[in-house]
Formats: sequence, C-alpha cells, structure tokens
Amino acid sequence: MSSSVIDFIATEARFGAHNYAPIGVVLSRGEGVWVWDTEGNRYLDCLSAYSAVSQGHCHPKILAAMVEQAHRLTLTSRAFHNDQLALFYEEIAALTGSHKVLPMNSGAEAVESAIKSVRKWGYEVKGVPDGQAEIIVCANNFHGRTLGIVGFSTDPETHGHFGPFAPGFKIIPFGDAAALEQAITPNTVAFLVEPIQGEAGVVIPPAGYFPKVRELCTANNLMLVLDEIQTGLGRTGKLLAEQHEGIEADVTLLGKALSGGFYPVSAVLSNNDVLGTLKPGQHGSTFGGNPLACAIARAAMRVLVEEGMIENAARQGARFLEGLKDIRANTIREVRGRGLMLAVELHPEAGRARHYCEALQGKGILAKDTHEHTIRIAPPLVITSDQVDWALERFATILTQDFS
Ligand code: IF1
Repeated sequence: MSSSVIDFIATEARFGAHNYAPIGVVLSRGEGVWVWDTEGNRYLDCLSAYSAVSQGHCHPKILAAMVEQAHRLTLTSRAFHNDQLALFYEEIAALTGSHKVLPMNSGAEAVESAIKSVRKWGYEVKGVPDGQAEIIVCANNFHGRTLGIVGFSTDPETHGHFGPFAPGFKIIPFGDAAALEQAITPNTVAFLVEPIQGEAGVVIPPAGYFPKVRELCTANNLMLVLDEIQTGLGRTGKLLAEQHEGIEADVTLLGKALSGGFYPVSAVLSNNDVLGTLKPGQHGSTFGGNPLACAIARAAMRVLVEEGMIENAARQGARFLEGLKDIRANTIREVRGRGLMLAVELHPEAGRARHYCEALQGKGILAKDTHEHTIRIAPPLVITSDQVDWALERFATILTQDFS
C-alpha cells in the first residue's frame, strides 16, 4: 500500500466514529460497473453502494441533469413551490402506478414517514383508539438506523444500548403467513416488510407467502407497507419486487437507486388515502422534494427505463445465479438471488465471508459480507454478459480456496 492509502484510512480512523469497518480500499473514481482506487487499481463493484448506484457510477445523463439543475435552483424548502416537484410526482406516479407521493431524503426517513402515516390513518380512518395502533414487522428486518426503526430490530448490534424505544410494534417470523394471521388484532394498522430481506442475507420468502399476506391485510383492513428501498427500481429484475409475487402494496417505500447514487432521495408512495391523512404542518423535511433532488430522481428513473436496465437485471441476474450455482466448491452452502440481488452463503467451516471479500478485492472485485458467512453480490444493473462471466471466473477461483 502506498503512503497515501494509509493516510486516508488512518485519518478516517483517527477522526471518524468507528461505526463501520470498511474493506481496505480507498476509492476515488467510478464509471458504470467499475470503480478505481487511489492507486489506479480497477474493481468491478458488486455492492453498488447497497443498490443505490443501480444505474452505474456517475451515469452521464443523471450527472447532466444534476449539474444543469444545480446551476438553476437547488433548494426552496416546501414553504414555496418549485418547478421540479410536480414533474417528479407525475413521473414517479406514472412509473409505479401510485396515486400519492411523499418525498423524503434517506431510506430511514421514508420508513419513519410511513410509520407516522399508517398510524394516523389507523386513528383517523380505521378508527383505532388513540395511542393504541400496532404495527407488525418481521424478525431479522432491516429498515434503517433511526431510533423508531432500530427499536423493532431483532439484531442486537442494531438496537443494543440504544433504548428506550417506542412501543407499538409486534415482531413475527418472516415468511410465515400463519404468524401474521395470529398477530393481527383490531388495533393493527399495518404490516411492514421487505419483499426480500437484504441485511438478513438475501432471504427470499416461500412462494405463496405474499399473496396470502395481501389477502390477510385486505381482510383485516390493515396497510401492507413494502420496504422496496433496496429491492425496488429494477434490482430484482422487475420495477418492484412485489411484481414477482403478483401483488400490490398499499404503501411502497423507495430510496437508494431513486437518485442513482447522486443524492439522498426517498419516497413514500401510496395508492389509497394513507398519505391523505397528513395535513399542513404535520410532517415535512427541509430538503425533501427539493428541486435538485427531483431533477436527479427524474433522470435516474428515466435512464432506468430508457436504457432497459430492469430487463438487463433479469437477464444478467439469471446468468450470474446460474454461473454461481455451477461453481463446484465445498465452501458453498447455498446460492440464492432474484435479479441482481444475489448471495453466496458459505458453510460455517469455510471461514468468514469477510476473508473471501478481501480475497475478491485482490482479484478486482468488491463485494460485501453480511452475517459472517454470506457474500452479497449486487452489481449495477448495467452489467454486461462479458462482465458477469469475468466476475464468475474470479468468484470460482476464490470460492474454491479455503480461508478457514
Ligand atoms: C448501512 C444492509 C443493505 C434498507 C432497507 C431501509 C434502509 C435500508 C430495506 C435505510 C438500508 C443499508 C444501509 C447501510 C447498509 C444497508 C444494507 F446491509 F443493512 F441491509 F443495503 F443491504 N430499508 N440499507 O436496506 O436506508 O436510511 O440507509 O438510506 O450502512 O447502514 P438509508
């Protein structure tokens, strides 16, 4: 390592809170599926900033929209109208079929906003007694880092020593419709769930789970809130992961790729009167819905569709999954995925996934471990067949080695 690389890492460690343990690479440039470190080494990005750079690094059309808007107007606050918000609403509604949109910034803010909205809906529309609203969530969920959200996390790392937490959440196993049925009471206002659990290790629920969930939510008059912050916008090979299940959520949460990685942009989408319960002064954000964010998001959505990235995610995801399944290595316990949201789960005896990710870095691939034994693979949706094959060769080399 050159001294400059050591400097960046040491300086981060000296001044920064140590709430991350990054792999030892300092990135300084990106283009499409590729990123370069400060020494000029090139890597295939198989994390895509946790699916935020789905459109590829520094997409030229999103960049142009950002620069153009930054020259004109960046922030007005919602105290005034701006000439980008209406266009953003129109385009995201046309893309997703939603009727109402609430623009926020981070994913966690979209989740918090949805929680507030469904509670208000519960009191004002469903008729739940004030202060009694219950929201059902799943074990091993990941919905963000704010206090409201970490309070219903089941991961001790995520919630440990951050309490006391807000009441009103019930935790049930993921993928178990009977557990949902049992947990519902007259005070239940919503079921908040990821279509595929990301942080839990790319956990795909059993077939038939979501249709049954949809049926239970409708029958009991509660809102199905799908957190598509990671799975949405083409990641799984469809615009929304709910389309694989043939269902429609009442409330859909988007973030991450909504800006193609240029800026934090998130949104709560609803196709009923949940968002209608929010009246002036009851919710907001200084930056939410700002013209720069809206211009960026409009371009990010446009290129996703115009450049066929969603179809490409389905095609290349299938190729990647097949290729991973073809690797004969006794380190591998299971390979799973949908579209370009993939994971390789290692046998516990094979050693920590972190060691495999560090070895992959040496071969020009950046991937991220999760939960000790799982390697997460989520490249930008613009990846080509040749690039998938290039990656597969390297995965085969590393996965047939023993890092225990
Ligand atoms: C970190 C994981 C991914 C999310 C879902 C909401 C949010 C996220 C389904 C919050 C965020 C991130 C945040 C990142 C790690 C990461 C992650 F490993 F934790 F699970 F992507 F796989 N809903 N996910 O996945 O969005 O507020 O961050 O914008 O470093 O914490 P945010």
